[in-house]
Amino acid sequence: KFLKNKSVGIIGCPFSGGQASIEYIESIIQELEWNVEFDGHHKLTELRPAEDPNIGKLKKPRYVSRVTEAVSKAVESHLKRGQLALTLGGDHSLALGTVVGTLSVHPEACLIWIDAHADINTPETTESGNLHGCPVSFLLGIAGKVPGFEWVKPFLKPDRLVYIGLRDVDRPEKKILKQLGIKAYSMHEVDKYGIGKVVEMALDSVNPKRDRPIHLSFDVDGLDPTVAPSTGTPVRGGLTFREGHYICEAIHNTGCLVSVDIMEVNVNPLLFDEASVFETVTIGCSLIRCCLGETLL
Ligand code: B3U
Ligand code: MN
Ligand code: MN
Repeated sequence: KFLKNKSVGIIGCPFSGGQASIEYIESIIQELEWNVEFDGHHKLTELRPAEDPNIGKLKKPRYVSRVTEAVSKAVESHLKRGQLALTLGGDHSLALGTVVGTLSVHPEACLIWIDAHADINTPETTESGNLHGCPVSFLLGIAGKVPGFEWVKPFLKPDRLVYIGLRDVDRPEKKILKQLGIKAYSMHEVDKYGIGKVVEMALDSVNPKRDRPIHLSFDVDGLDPTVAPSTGTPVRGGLTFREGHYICEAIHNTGCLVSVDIMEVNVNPLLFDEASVFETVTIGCSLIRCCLGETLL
């Protein structure tokens, strides 16, 4: 509905290598007969400032703001050319960039956030100070003024956001979700209703007429660690292999998908063994294939 042709622009955002995985992804997409544009890994480390002291509790605020702003421009340029923007990361603060990029081209877009975590801490509520736990508060405009993040606009309306897969949400985050009335389907709802019903309810809440562009931000830690082990903050009791794929298939079927993030895939061989990395990269690839319309039959 919103894309010009079967063309996908890949935005590679490694924080620790990942060359092999990107080449792999390029070839699987070509198999699906999509035109692939991959302009190389973005040189994110070059954006790292010499000095980057904490702002309040926030760690590496200048680095994150520069990187995410650059990523927002990359997403914007692919979308403006009618391509689907596919961003591979990397820590989930990147979604601050990808979602702003999407909203600047498609202001009516809605955001479906798959994650064990809500990533909605504010600079006030964050305990870790890690910005990957905060992107949603910046997107909603509830983070307050943080120097360097002035470029973050337009903001996302709370009724355009829905979560699936939550199971490790901080107390202040729960409060924010309640106060803003944000729709969230935790693993409890996935157990209770099944993934089919949950995805339908999620879509009905943010995209009732299926006429809004969709940004899917998929943190692989939303999946159970048994199927996606190489990620920084695994939490037990997550989405199964099929539940993850079902989400992507169902969102593809709406015909509204314009932008996809596959995030928190960690390919650092010093942190994870080869088999874990392979398994996680492989499931990331097959989620992408489903987003692009691969079917089981
Ligand atoms: N809510 C915690 C933990 C966390 C969030 N996202 C990840 N971990 N990956 C925090 O740090 O804000
Ligand atoms: Mn996340
Ligand atoms: Mn997470």
